[in-house]
Amino acid sequence: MSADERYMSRCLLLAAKALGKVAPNPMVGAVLVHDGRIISEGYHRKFGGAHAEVDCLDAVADADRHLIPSSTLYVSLEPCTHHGKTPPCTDRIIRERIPEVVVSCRDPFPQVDGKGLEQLRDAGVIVRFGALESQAEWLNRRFFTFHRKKRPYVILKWAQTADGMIAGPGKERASISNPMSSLKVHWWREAEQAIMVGTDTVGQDDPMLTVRSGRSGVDPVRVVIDRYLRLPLTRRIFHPGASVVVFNTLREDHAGHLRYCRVDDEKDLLPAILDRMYGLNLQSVLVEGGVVLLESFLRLDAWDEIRRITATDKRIPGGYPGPLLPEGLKGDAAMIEKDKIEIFTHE
Ligand code: AOF
Ligand code: ZN
Repeated sequence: MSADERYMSRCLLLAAKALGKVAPNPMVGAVLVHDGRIISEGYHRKFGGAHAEVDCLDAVADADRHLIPSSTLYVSLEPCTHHGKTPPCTDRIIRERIPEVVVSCRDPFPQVDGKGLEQLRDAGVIVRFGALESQAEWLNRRFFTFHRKKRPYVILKWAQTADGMIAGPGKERASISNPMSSLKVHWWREAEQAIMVGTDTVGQDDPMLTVRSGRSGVDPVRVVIDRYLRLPLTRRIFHPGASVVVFNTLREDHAGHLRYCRVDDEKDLLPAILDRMYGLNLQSVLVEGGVVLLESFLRLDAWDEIRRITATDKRIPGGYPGPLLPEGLKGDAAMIEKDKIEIFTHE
């Protein structure tokens, strides 16, 4: 690993501390290096808060401030040029007279998208680009997919038995994953902006869809599809605790923590729902079932990751089968006790 890559991997590690805390903004980390010594570090900690570059520059010790004009700034995303909730980072870099900036990947946000690099170069800053670019893009895959595909990053998740069943014969809820992999699911929830289920799942399983991992994070928005608003509001998903978006074909309004979003009554509501979720700035969604909903995402080919838990020690003869995986997928697998956790990413 080159020195640039080492400093950039530190930026990525810092950035990743913000998982689940800054969306729909990207996770970004920065380090300031003088003569082989890291004199400051920072990251984008909170949505609406200081960007990584500013967090890093603000943290330089008084005794080291005079070193800034002879240091190199490493940042895991192209510095911004726009006035958003905070002023442009490029202005700050130029004002601090930082002579050299190493950037990992471009910011696809239309108001930035290359202009950050250009502005720095125009001001005479040496800009080196591309250190650990693919790792940086992977870290912010939700952000990139959201801007490039104009829809949320979609993660399909289900748990099945060794014989491929996800529920009992009459679709009744079955306990499939072990407690440790269930905890992992709560971590997964915490990292996404939305969790989604179909009507049947709310009817049959009555899930809460809250995060109960014990870590502090922003609770994701609970998203449910209820075409004709037939689900009773006594279902646990509608309880207070986190906001709820109800996609339906009848009403468009707010009622406390419930937001009703009307879409046209087409056979397949999914394309319109994904569009609306983009409009609502929901950058990522964990789809937790049921099979009908998971299969419609697969059919539409509108998915980015599949996370499948297989309890290798459990079987439900005559049970209700889970979705079929698309052919030719490649993925990673790991075991949590007897549960196999597979993660497949879309080509
Ligand atoms: C950076 N450094 O650490 C981050 C950047 O509303 P604002 O002002 O927070 O701006 C949000 C946008 O800024 C976001 O969509 C992305 O384009 C960029 N994020 N840029 O230079 C950072 N988090
Ligand atoms: Zn910025």
